[in-house]
Amino acid sequence: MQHPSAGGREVMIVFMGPTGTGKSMFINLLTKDDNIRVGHDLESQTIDVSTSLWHDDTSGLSVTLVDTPGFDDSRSDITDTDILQKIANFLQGNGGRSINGIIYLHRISDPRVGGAAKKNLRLFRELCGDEMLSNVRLVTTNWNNVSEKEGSARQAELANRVFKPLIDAGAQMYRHDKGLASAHSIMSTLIDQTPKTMKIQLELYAGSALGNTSAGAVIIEEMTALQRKHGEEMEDLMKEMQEAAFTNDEDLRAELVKDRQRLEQLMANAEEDKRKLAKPRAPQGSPPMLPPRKSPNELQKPLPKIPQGEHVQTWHSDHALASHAGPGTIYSQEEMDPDKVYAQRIADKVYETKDKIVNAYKFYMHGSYHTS
Ligand SMILES: Nc1nc2c(ncn2[C@@H]2O[C@H](COP(=O)(O)OP(=O)(O)OP(=O)(O)O)[C@@H](O)[C@H]2O)c(=O)[nH]1
Ligand SMILES: [Mg+2]
Repeated sequence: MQHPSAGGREVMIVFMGPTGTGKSMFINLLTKDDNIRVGHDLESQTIDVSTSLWHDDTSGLSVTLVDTPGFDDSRSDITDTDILQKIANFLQGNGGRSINGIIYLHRISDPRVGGAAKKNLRLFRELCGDEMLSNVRLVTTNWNNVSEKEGSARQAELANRVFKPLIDAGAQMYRHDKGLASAHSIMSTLIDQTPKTMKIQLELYAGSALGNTSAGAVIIEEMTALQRKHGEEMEDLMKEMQEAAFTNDEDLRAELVKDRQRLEQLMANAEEDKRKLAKPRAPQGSPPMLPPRKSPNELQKPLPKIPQGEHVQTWHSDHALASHAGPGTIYSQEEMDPDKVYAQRIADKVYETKDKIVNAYKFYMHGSYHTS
């Protein structure tokens, strides 16, 4: 049966998370799409962003499922920058289409949240942005590889630590037991979500080079630390080579030359990645969905005044200055001016949401809003 709201509605769900967490398998379970390749071991399988269509019999909706590769250092042929570029190309080429949900997968069988999982989560947060988190489901997989007791303890630990900031901002945590019923029930929590725009979509539309997006900045930071490490390794290697030059050990010298070539290659790759990240991106597709633009008349309207009498309490409880102004503090007439108090509160909000305001301003200057 067709869902009452199904008519012409496009639904898109994106799958993200470290390699080997079961993104492709989840999609495969729903779509039976053989083009979505599931890995056979911990080696990463998906190297491109791909989409497949799933028809949800319950809602009558056709849902686009987006498979993405995890950020993974173990691959020599594809770097984090390449993956970010692929994700960005997809999201931008997607015509700024907003997203109903993101399923972020995590293996419950991992005894601890290691470096790769932490990096993926950090990049995920930057790609997604806080606004999107109410449309995010943090899904744990591989439950058949842990005892219930162990799994539950890890689940609680995740909810109280690494996933806590995301949950506090609206993300929800679910278990997926590899079965169709659990996949359907997780999907049903997202199908009707109001579509939202990911932070990176807004950043790209505002004209940022990849390196200037929040996720790009994380990659640059990681790369800079790695380059420093490579530099130190190279210094050590050169010393070893100088010492080896005085020996007759041909094998050692050959080994050191190989090491140097490997390091030189890694250093060249990092430079190449930095160039890719700094490259300006041509605008593509239409702008991401934004709230309707306010009419010029509406923008000219004066700010509403707060009612007389309320401002004194507001000043005490809300304002930063309240911390060094006790309840008995006598304010001058000027400080108590309700308009000023109100203006200060607005200014505080502006600083809080500085990024959003800057982006909104850029969109306003572009003058082309895409409304739904
Ligand atoms: N035991 C168990 N194995 C799983 C589960 N989900 C996935 N797997 C296995 O984990 C391996 C990797 O699964 P994929 O679906 O390819 O993982 P992915 O997240 O798409 O990984 P990349 O494409 O590399 O980013 C495969 O061998 C799956 O059979 C699960 O819930 N339980
Ligand atoms: Mg995959």
